[in-house]
Amino acid sequence: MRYSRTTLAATLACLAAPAAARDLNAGTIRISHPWARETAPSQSVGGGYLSLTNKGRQPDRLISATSPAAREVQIHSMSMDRGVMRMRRLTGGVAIPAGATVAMAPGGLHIMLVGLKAPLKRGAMIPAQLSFERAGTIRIAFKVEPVTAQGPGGSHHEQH
Ligand SMILES: [Cu+2]
Repeated sequence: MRYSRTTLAATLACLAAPAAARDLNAGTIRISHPWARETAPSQSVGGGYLSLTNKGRQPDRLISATSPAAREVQIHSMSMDRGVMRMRRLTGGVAIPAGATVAMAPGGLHIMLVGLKAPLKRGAMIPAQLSFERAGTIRIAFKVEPVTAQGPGGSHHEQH
């Protein structure tokens, strides 16, 4: 009994691992834990987050993204402007210096899914493609997490 219980626990741990740590590689770029925040039915935009590590010796750049789940995918930054958090579209993409990790997280850089075709439902995997200047294009999937995931920051998306 004890043995089988241990085996079950080990099996569950193995099954859980890929979902918890979905790391993908595009050339020398490692993409860690892409996730998106659950959206309300009235919301037309959603935020996507991940971190990008450049393991190479050359700088790279995330230049664009697409997703069948949204009309358009943009790269945004957030910063304080006279006490108000403001989003800005980064048309030039995001630089990823050699050896650096760029975190795209609530309150900072993020991927904005604009014109959602359906609400992002908790637990769903949202397919997307990221294009890098050097590393090329890679398919990823954002795992949809609860609205409360990783602190506040979802409300800024209502500004769109
Ligand atoms: Cu945004």
